Amino acid sequence: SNGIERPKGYTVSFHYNPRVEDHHFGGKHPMKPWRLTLTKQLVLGYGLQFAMDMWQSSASTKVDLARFHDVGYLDFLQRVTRGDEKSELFQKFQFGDDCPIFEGMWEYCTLYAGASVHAAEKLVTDQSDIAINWSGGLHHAKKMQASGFCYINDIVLAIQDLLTQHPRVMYIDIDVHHGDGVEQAFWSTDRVLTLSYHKFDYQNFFPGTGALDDTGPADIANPGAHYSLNVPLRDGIEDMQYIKLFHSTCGACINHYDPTAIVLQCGADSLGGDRLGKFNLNIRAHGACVEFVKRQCHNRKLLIIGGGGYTPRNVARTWCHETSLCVGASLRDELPNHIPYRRAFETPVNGDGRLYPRLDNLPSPKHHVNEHTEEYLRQIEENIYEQLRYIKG
Ligand code: ZL4
Ligand code: CA
Ligand code: ZN
Repeated sequence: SNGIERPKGYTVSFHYNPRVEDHHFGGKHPMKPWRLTLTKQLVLGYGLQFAMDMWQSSASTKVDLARFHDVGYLDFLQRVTRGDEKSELFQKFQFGDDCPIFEGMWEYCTLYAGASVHAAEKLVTDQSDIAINWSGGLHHAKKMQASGFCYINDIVLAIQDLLTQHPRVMYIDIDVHHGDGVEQAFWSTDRVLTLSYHKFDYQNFFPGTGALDDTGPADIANPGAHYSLNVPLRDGIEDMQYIKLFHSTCGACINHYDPTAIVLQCGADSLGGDRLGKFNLNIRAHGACVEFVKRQCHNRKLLIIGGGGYTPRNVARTWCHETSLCVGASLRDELPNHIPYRRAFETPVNGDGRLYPRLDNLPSPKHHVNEHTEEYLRQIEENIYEQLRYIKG
């Protein structure tokens, strides 16, 4: 088993259904469920399955999904087929280029949601301490609206499950986009604290929400006031800046709010070289966030989910690395010899068949100019600390 062993003192579970990989958004759409095949091949190639409980999750039922979503919306999602693009409901539910209708869409949605719900269930019943679903993390979906490649909000469903046993759940989102769907779903409650790190540019970067002063309902009598936190960033943030900011702000939130369960969305589009992202992060820095949160979870349940990530080979590398952090294993840099798709990792740009080609080797061809001054980052920290003064643990 490559020296990969189960961690001592806690249980990690991995939730997945391989049928989720077989779906295509069509044409040149950036979202490629195939990246999950690559991730799985790396995880298995390194033998990480020997360190975790591996579960084949099943699809969510419509009844499960209706705990958050509108039934009319679900009916449409289930029965719509290509050719319905002209229908009134297509417009109403905001389908389009970002959220196209594709063959098998309902199966794809119910499978990624089913894995998150199953993962949450294992945490709630104390059968797992850290539960992982790389196929989930679709944070933009709304109650009755598809948005930003997301149709079903698996995160909201999982948090709803955690709330049956946990008085306070904290949601952390390191995808390069704002976690607007999760924030909106729990906007008016103090039982979920949401904290998203993202590129923010109101006019020019999707979805345009998540400013520093968007912290919950303006009505201070509303229990949710101050329980939605946002860290809006510019282009090109570097490893050390991001890690420092993450440690200070996320650490303060965990200490102050003292949640009993944490959900960490690990969108890999915050990496340098991502097709959609604008940051300069290496795999090590992204993983350091996972490691930091894990270290805060000795007496807390942790749900780890995927999200964005549009350069498939780097998504797979990152999520495999982060799986290894969860079980406390360290992986050799050489890729396993006999994995299928090995060639996907052998690219001239950042390939040569290694797991960590860009762990510390920026600049890459897609280096973004760093627009963060120390002063800007300090202001963010101060603002977060200021918000926390309103929050009771
Ligand atoms: C594409 O090439 O900024 C979709 C989307 C489809 C193929 C063919 C259609 C060509 C980039 C993106 C026209 C596409 C026009 N195809 C898309 C305001 C927009 C309106 C739609 O990581 N056009 C919308 C959504 C973001 C917008 C990001 C991140 C999800 C997550 C969690 C969602 N939407 C402008 C774009 C392409 C496409 C190429 C695209 N869409 C890039 N950014 C967006 O947070 C999973
Ligand atoms: Ca985010
Ligand atoms: Zn994203």
